[in-house]
Amino acid sequence: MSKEGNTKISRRGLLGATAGGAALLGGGGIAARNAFLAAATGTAATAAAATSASAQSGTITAPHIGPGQLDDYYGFWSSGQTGEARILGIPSMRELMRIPVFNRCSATGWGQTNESIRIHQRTMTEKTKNYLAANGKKIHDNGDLHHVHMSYTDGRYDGQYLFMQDKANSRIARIRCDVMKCDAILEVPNAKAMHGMRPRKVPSSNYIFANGEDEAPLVNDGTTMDDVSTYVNLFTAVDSEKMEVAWQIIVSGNLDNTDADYEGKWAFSTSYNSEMGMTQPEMTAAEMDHVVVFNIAEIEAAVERGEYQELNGCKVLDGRKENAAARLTRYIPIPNNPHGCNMAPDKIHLCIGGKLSPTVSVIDVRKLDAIFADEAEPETAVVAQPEVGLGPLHTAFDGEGNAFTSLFLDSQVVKWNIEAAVRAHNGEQVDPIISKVDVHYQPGHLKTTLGETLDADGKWLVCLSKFSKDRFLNVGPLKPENDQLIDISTDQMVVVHDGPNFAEPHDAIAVPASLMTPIIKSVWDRNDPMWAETRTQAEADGIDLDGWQDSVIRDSADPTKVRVYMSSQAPTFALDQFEVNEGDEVTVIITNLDDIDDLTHGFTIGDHGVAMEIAPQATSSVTFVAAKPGVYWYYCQWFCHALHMEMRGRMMVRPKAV
Ligand code: CUK
Ligand code: CUA
Ligand code: CA
Repeated sequence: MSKEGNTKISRRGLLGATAGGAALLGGGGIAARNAFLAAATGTAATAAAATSASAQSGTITAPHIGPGQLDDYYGFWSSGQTGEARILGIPSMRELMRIPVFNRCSATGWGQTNESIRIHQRTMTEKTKNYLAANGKKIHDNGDLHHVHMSYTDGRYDGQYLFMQDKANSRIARIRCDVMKCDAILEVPNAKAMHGMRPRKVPSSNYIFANGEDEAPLVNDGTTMDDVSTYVNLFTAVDSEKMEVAWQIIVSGNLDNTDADYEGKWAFSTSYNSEMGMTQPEMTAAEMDHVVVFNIAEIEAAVERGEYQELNGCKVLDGRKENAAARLTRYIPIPNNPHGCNMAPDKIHLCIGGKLSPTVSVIDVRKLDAIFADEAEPETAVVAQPEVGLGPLHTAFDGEGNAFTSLFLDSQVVKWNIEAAVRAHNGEQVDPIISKVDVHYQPGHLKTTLGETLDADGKWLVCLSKFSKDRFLNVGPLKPENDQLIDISTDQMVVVHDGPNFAEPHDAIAVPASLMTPIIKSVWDRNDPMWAETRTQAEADGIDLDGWQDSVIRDSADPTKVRVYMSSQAPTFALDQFEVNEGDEVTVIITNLDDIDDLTHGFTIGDHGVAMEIAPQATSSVTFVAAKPGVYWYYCQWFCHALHMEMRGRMMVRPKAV
């Protein structure tokens, strides 16, 4: 507790001696866990609230982005259990767009249109398909999306793709940045609960690294589920172009967060459950957990030599501690239950958030070759371990050698200097802590502008606070999160904006607007691959999807299947009515022939739970069974024209002859 910030004493007192003390012991086991949980349930948030007004220092100089003015950065946000990605402008913190990925979207029809269902089903396992069919579903329509990251070339964002994971259903997805739509979802076999996820940074993001957080039997068919010794955990590398599993590594312990270095040699994962415990006391029992280091070149060579077992179509290698001779992995001991895993843009230092320990463990990646060659012990890679405050989770960087760590229990962000921490570790009398600022409250991730790239610019920090408590008008027992904007252009960090946000952004990145604006389209290309299969069907039906379409086609092989081709042009649908029979499987295919920026139409059929977006020059289709005889109006639900209300028509469902 030697590195006290000037505003902390009173809050630590309020936290309670037991809570603070136990967490500080590092190896406090259950006591530390209980302290963490006590704070997480709100005790510390209340305490911080009581002192925040007096503790907050510095002048509030909120950036004003006026009406019509554009932001400097695109912020790409995760949304946790909402299952979507979001775009916010930085520094205004205005929400610009939501991109449905794992969730079902009422506005756009994502999760309902044939185009999106095909993306969902492309790699779906038979086991999942059977489960869904048994539950009357075609897709999982929820997700737990914690991490969004952009593709890199040579350590810099390249504007091509965004990648994200789904902890709930063990998936990795990709968004195409030119249209800001999801174009691939991979169900990852074998691994459970994809959590930490990062692209490789150098030379390019050919791999997406993803951590399985939950242990399970490798062949998870119920035969060995009572025998915990058969449980394993897997680290997965995804081929980002094909969106297929490249290889998987069985590890010792579980996996939490991950990152990659700036040489393309290593990937790293934190583990809070090196104990392989099934209960909380078991998971917090050990004094030390670890960081796993993955040796990419050795793994690729082992794959090349065929040293893997093939399981559910994946090449699975053994990187457990007992297989150290294979040199695929090394395990660096870290005080108990670490969380964040963040590589500094100095290309040297990896920062591991202590969570139950008040420290950040700093690993020097230049030490790793010797450790893999068994010339040095794994712990020699740890070159600093500054005490930064209580509950350190994640760390961000400014590109000038400074780090910013979120302190979950202290409800603060601490700025500290990496080199100073290394010198202090070597016995020099130097305090690496530069400053602390109160945030509101209980921060998880925090992100600096470009801080995960070689272009880190040290301008802004976004702190994703898990609790908003008293910061906004009360909206009921369920409160928003609070994404705070902090000016980090000087040593004195200043909170300049509160940003309420819905459940529950874990992570965000900031990308310069100047990189993205030339890449992002305003109008679709007519031959976009998104509806390639729909186009193939149209050609088979003799329909030109690029021209005026007003045809109802009954399938010659299966006459209960009807395809309705209907173009749209403001303010009309090409068909103002169509007729089908009760029980028909109806597919409505709509092409928006408008090619004007911002002229999106929609298609909703009353009383059928059917709705979708059709942006300029796009084709979208939806399939449903016309099970209810009668007249049903369909209409455009995207306000498009003075006669938008009149943009409608009738579906007549003719009753079955009895
Ligand atoms: S985890 Cu959420 S605060 Cu899923 Cu990146 Cu640390
Ligand atoms: Cu078309 Cu509203
Ligand atoms: Ca542990």
